[in-house]
Amino acid sequence: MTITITAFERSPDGGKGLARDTRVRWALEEISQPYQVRLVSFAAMKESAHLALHPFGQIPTYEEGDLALFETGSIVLHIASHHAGLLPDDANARARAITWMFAALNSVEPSILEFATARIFESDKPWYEARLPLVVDRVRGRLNQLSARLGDADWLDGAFSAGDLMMVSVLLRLKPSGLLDEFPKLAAYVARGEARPAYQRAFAAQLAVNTGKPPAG
Ligand code: GTB
Repeated sequence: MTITITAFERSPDGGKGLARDTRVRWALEEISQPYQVRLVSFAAMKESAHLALHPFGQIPTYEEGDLALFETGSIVLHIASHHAGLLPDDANARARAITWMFAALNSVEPSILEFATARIFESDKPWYEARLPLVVDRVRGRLNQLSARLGDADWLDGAFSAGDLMMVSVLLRLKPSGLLDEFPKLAAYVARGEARPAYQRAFAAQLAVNTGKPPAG
């Protein structure tokens, strides 16, 4: 069955891979599943046809036959649950990998988003300089804990899983700030994720949309 996802017609990051369609593309590439992409403008995202797929008027969405999904957590879990390669077979290991997906989205991403939002939208506010250290401290706190748990392991719990895919995707949002470099184990973890051929293909595909040039190779 054909899989169709939606992505920004033109991403505000110009193709740095930070928009959330990249994590869905990455999951699909990991399991070698072909997919189509429907590009949507900011205006089209707020129109009824797209709102029927995504109640909050955002990307990405995921369509496969009769099924339409939104929320990258749900989309990646759906993909990982229906194809081998992103979740372990052992039931307990599988539950732990899914736990890491939730941890990425619920315990790590919120402070990172708050930080990114402050840098992008609040830097002209009179209270920005006073607030920023508080926001950064919240991110540092989580990164310290995550780094301690990861230790010298390659991945969070055994082999690479959808939990790592989601965690690396969330941490990537920190790259423009340089904050990740304060945590060498996490920076290396993210680099390992980025080095995966499936991530490379996903990144190239979203970059091609934003540059108008087809992916090389
Ligand atoms: N919780 C949802 C999910 O995980 O799917 C969040 C979806 C979401 O935030 N979508 C964003 C969106 O559609 C795109 S990814 N925004 C448009 C809108 O709300 O009107 C967020 C994003 C946007 C831009 C950058 N960037 O330029 O660096 C990075 C991330």
